[in-house]
Amino acid sequence: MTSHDKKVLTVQDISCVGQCSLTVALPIISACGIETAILPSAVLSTHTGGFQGFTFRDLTEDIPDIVAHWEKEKITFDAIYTGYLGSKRQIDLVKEMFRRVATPDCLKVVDPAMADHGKLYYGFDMDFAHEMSTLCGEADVVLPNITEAAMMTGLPYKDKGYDETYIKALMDGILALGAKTVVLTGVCYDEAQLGIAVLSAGEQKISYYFHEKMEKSCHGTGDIYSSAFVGAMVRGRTPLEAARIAGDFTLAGMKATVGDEGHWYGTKFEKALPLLIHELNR
Ligand code: PXL
Repeated sequence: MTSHDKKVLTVQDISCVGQCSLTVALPIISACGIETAILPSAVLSTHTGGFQGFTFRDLTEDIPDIVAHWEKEKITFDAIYTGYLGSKRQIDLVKEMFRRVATPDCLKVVDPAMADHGKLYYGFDMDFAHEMSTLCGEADVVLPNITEAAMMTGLPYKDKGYDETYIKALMDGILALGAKTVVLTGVCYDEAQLGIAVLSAGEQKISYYFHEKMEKSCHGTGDIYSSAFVGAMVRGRTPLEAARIAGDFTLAGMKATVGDEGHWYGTKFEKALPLLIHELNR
C-alpha cells in the first residue's frame, strides 16, 4: 500500500441499462485499483442512443447539497473526472467542485460527452456545447472526439479526408480554451488504422497511438476509453501511455462484442478487464 491511496470522483449519469457512463466508469476505475466515488448527474432507464421512450430524471437540484456535505466533512478528491452531464447548470456546479472538493494537485479530466458522428446526442444544443467549452478550459486533460472538438472550437466537422493540419487546428483550439492537455480520439488518416492524438500546451508536435480500426463502431466506447484513461493516469501513467492502455482495452472490449447482433446497445468491456488489470500491474 502507498501512504496515500488516491480517490477519484466521477460525475456522469446512471443509465440503468446500456453499458455507458457510471455503469462502466465505476467498475473500470475500481478495477484499476482506485477508490471511486460517484455523483450521478441524472438517472435514465437506458442511454439515449437507440432506445425509445427512456425515462430521464435530472439530479441537478441534489448536487449543491451533496457537495456542501462533502465540503463540511472535508472530503476531497485526487482526481475529478466528468462525463455526460444532465443540464447546463451542472457545468457551473462542476466548476465549483473543482474549487471546493479537490485536493491542491487534483487531476481534472473532462470528457465533453455530448456528441458523436457529427451530431449532438438527444437533448443537447449548441448553447450547451459552448458552456462545455468553458469547463474544458479549466481541465488538466480534455478527452473529446472529433465531433465534440469541432463543436467547441467552431471548426467544421470532417469525418474523413482530412490531414494533420485539421487535427492540429482542432487540438490547438481546445488548448486555446485553457486546457493543459488534449487527447483526441477517432483520428483516421487511412482506412486501416484509428488513432488517438495527444498534445499539451506549449508543444508543437502531436504524439499518436494508432491501433487497428474495427469495421463497425460500438456504443459506449467513449466512456469505456475515458474511464480506463483516467484509471491509468491516476496510476501514474503519462497521457500517451494512458491513451495506449485505454485504446487497447477498448479495442479488446469491441472484439468481444462483434458478432453478437443482440448486443447493439453496448460494448462487452467486462471481458477485457483482466487485460487492463494485467497491463496496469506490469
Ligand atoms: O456514452 C455516452 C452517453 C452517456 N449517457 C447517456 C447517453 C450517452 C450516449 O448516447 O445517451 C445517457
